[in-house]
Amino acid sequence: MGKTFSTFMTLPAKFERVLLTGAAGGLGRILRQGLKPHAKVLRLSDREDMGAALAGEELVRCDLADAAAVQRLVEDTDAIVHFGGVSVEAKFEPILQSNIVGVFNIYEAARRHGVGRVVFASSNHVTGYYRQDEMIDADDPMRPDGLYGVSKCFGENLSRFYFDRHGIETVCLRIGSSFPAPKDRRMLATYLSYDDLVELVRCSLHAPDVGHTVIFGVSDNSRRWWDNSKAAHLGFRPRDSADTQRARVEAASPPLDPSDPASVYQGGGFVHAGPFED
Ligand code: NAI
Ligand code: 15L
Repeated sequence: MGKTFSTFMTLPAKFERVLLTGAAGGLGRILRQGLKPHAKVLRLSDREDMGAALAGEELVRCDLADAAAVQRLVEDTDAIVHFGGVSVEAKFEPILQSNIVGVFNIYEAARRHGVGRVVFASSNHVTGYYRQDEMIDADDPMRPDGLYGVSKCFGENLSRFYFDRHGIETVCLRIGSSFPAPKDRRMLATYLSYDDLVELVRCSLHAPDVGHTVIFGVSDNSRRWWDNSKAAHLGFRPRDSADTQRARVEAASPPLDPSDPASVYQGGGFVHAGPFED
């Protein structure tokens, strides 16, 4: 096992400067508010417009695929919350640039600037080809359900390598479905509320000695496919549940044909998606 962040320093109650990538995105906008109490300065980055900087914020518009720009972006930060990237199934080229080259640029910059910890937005699509009647945990082999899922496998493996070789700690968040509310029957199992997301990132930044940890980002839903007992050291206790939305969701969305792969596999509709028309 490599060195850990807390080997070098006591974890601060409040970081000096935390970098949040993907700050213009759906979850980035939530974390922009939610991480404020945890950093004196939040450096926010995206390739899209992020509006005006508020007190305690720095805005840096940057493409994750631009190595030199990412080097400058990471300078003087204590921790990185890496949420930028292509967030759905897509053609290989944008996934390659944003999620594969992009995550490599982040870790290389972290290494060169001595950043001790990264919180990486991975995805449940790393394991999307497990069946919905299976319970899995962080040690089960990856079974990505598309090119997007494969890119998140790359990010998780890269982060493992940078921990073993360089001692950079990472918490990989295999986020389920984080939206204002669950949208369909599958999300009754995969839903992660915004409040639980913020709490999960808070725990991932502050827990001591996380080494390289993988956790599924999911609320306290009674229907579940993911066992997080191996990440208990993070201290994450979800407070919300999709159960309160069950009646609404079931009334609004009829069950899928049980033979449809989208209802068989954990990845849902992602098992149909992809640039494979020809
Ligand atoms: P989003 O698509 O709303 O936000 C992603 C942001 O990344 C966008 O603002 C986009 O401009 C930025 N981005 C993409 N490529 C970039 C590049 N090359 N350089 C700079 N910025 C770039 O996605 P969302 O929902 O906010 O997700 C955030 C992260 O969490 C993503 O990494 C996604 O894969 C992951 N995730 C999200 C889930 C969810 O339920 N919302 C579930 C699982 C994972
Ligand atoms: C993801 O990884 C996506 O980023 C998000 O848009 C949702 O589709 C989510 O997975 C999901 O599985 O519901």
